[in-house]
Amino acid sequence: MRIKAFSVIAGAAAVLALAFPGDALALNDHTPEWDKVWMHLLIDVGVIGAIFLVVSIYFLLAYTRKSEDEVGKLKQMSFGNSLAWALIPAFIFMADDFYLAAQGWKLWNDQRRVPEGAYEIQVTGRMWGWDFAYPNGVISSSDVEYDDSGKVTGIDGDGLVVAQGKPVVLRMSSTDVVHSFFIPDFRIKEDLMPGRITYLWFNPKDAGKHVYTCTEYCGIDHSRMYGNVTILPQAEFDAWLASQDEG
Ligand SMILES: [Cu+2]
Repeated sequence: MRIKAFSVIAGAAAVLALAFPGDALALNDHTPEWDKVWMHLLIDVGVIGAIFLVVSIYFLLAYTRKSEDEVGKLKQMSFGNSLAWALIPAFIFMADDFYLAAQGWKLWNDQRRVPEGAYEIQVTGRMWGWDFAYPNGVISSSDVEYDDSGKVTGIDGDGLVVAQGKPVVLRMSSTDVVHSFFIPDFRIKEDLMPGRITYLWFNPKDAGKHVYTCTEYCGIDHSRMYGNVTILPQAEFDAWLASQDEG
C-alpha cells in the first residue's frame, strides 16, 4: 500500500517537473539553476525542520506523565484515519523532495552532455599538483609553493588557461591516488582515478580568474592542491599558447 502511494507521488512529481521545466538553459549556464535547487532545498529542510521541532515540543509537553501513577490511555483510530495520517503528511513532505530530485536529475543529465566541438584538455592530478595538456602538446602545470613554516608563497605555473566563449572539456586521470577536480564558481566537480578517464565540461563565458581545487583528501599537501582557471579572450589565449610552445 505504502509503495503504491509513493509511486503515485513520484509520478506526480515527475509530471510536475515536466510541466515546469524552468527556463531554457544557456550553454552550461547551470550555475543559477543549481543555486535555485540549493536554495529550494534549504527552504525545504528549514520549513520541515521547524514544523517537526514545534510539533515535537508540543508532544513533549502535552504527553508528559503528570504524576507517578498516571497510566496512559491509547486512543483507537479507525483504519481510514490512520491511513490518512500516514499518507497526507507523507505526500506533503515527500512531494517537494521528489520535485527537487527531478530538478537535480534533469540538470545533472544536461551537465553530462558535452557540446560538440568542445576544446579538449587532458588533466592529470598528482600528489600534489595538476598538469593540463593541450592539443598541441603544451603542458601547463600548477603547484602551490610554500616556505619552511608552511606559509603559501605563490603558485608555480599558469594552471588551467582557456579561451573565452568556447566550451572546454576536461579528460581527467590521476597518476597516483584519487583526486577530485572542483571549480566552485562553475559548480562542477569530478573525481580523477588512476587507470580511468573521467570528464567535466564548462563554458567559460567571461574573461577572468576562478579557483580550482582538489576536493578528495589525497595526502599531506591536499589542502595546497589548488590553482587558477584563467579565461582569456581568444587572441590572448592564442598568444599564451604560442608562448608556451616556444618555451
Ligand atoms: Cu588531490
